[in-house]
Order: sequence, then C-alpha cells, then structure tokens
Amino acid sequence: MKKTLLTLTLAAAPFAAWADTLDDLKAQGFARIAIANEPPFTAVAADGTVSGAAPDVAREIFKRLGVPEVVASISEYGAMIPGLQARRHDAITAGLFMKPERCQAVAYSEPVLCDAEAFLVPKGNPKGYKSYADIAADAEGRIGAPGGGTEEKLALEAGVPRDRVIVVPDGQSGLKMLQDGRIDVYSLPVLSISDLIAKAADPNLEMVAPVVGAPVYCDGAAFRKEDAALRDAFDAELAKMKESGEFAAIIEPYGFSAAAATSTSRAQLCGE
Ligand code: 6CS
Repeated sequence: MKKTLLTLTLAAAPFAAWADTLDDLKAQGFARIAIANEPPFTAVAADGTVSGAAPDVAREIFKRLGVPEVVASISEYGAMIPGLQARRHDAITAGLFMKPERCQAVAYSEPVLCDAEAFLVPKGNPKGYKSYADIAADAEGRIGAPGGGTEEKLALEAGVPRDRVIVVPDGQSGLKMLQDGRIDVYSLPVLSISDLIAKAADPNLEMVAPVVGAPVYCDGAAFRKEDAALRDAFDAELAKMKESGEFAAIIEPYGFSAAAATSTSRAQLCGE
C-alpha cells in the first residue's frame, strides 16, 4: 500500500508542479518578471510604468494564458538566473541573450528580441576600437559593461584583463562614466546604445556597430527548468502571435526585427 501511495504521489507530482505554476500565477493575478531597465529591451518610467519590447510581449502572452498582469523587478543581468531559481521571479523577460551556458540553467522560450553588439565611444572614436580584441590590445583601454552581461564576458574572453573591465549598473551610469573619461568605451547591444545616444543630446558621442567578431544574439523569455510546461504554453502563444503579425506589431516599433527572431530558433541559439 505504502509503495503504491508513494508511486501515486510521485506520478502526480509533475502534473501538480505544472498546474501549481500556471494555476498559481492565475490565482496570483500577475507574473513576476525580472527586467534590467535598458530601453528599448526593457524600460521603467518615472511613474513606475513598465514597458520595453520584452515586457510588452510577455504581458500580452501571459494575458492570453489567463494571467492578467506582470509585475517587474529590476535586476542586474548576472543576478537574473539566480533570482529566478530562488523563486524571486516567475520569468526573466529582459533581453537575456540565449547562450549555451545559460540554456543549461533555464528553460528559454523561442527567440523574441535579436540584436548585434555595439560600442559607445567619444566622437571620432579616438582609440579606433572596432572589436573587443582592440580593447585588449590597448594597455590603457577601459571598457564598461553590465555585470554578468554578454559584453563583459566577450571582453574578458577577448583578453581584456579583469581590472580593465568595469562593471556598470545601467545605461545612464555608463554614459556618464564615458563622458567623465572614467571609461574609454561602453558596450551594450546596438539598440540600447542607439537609445542612449538619442536621449543624451551630446554631440561628442558616437556608436561603433556592429562590434567586429561579436555574434548577433537573441533573447527569449526564461523560465525555471522545472517549469518547462509553462514555457511550452508561453511558446504556443508566441508562435500564434508570430504567425498573425501581432508579434511584429509589438516589437518592431521598438526597432527590433520580427524576421530576425523567426529566422532562428532556441535549438540553434542554445547549440542543441
Ligand atoms: O543578455 C545579456 O547579457 C545582454 N542583454 C542585453 C539586452 N543587454 C546587455 C546584456 O549584457
């Protein structure tokens, strides 16, 4: 009897885990999403309103799944996956680019937002930076990048010593550090650097894009591995929106390409 009961309980667990997650979110009335506040991927206005392409797509999909709202918390990129695993978030919808090591840790949706990498430099690009290797080759070169972010990793992998890779918490800080000469280059994806330049109204800034040798990355919404069924439900709605044109209608006004997302897949980006 005991064995049967145990088997019965274990047999029910996977379904119960899935039901708990989606049913919990429905009962909770919102999904807790991790974002970075890096327009146009994610943005938080002065009044707390959350926008940006990733939260807008997530909000629409969760609504279709019966979860009426999303509640965002701002996190450093490097803290997003630990926060998700510690159940502080229900999903990461932040432009967290798919890379094999991240794909090992979370269950990504199919691709949502794709972008190349860029440098923000002083007008005229006085140091002639075109790649992360150029910065490594310049013994004085200091690069700013998000903590735990893709650009930090690319700089380190290109050979920039740790003490010349400066962790920058957000776009405005990176812009100010460059303007004050505390870093020589600030690296984020192209659309993020473009947004910073557009809002800075500073004629002494220039974007170098794309960074030579750096791939085009795509993000997806990220879920806990054990919530793969919730991820599948998210993917089913995402696919319908890609098919109907509603996906493009949300992301393209932000500057993203729907075709870039539909031309690749999680399997390709995760190196499966
Ligand atoms: O996924 C990442 O690590 C990068 N994604 C974005 C949208 N900005 C910077 C960050 O490093």
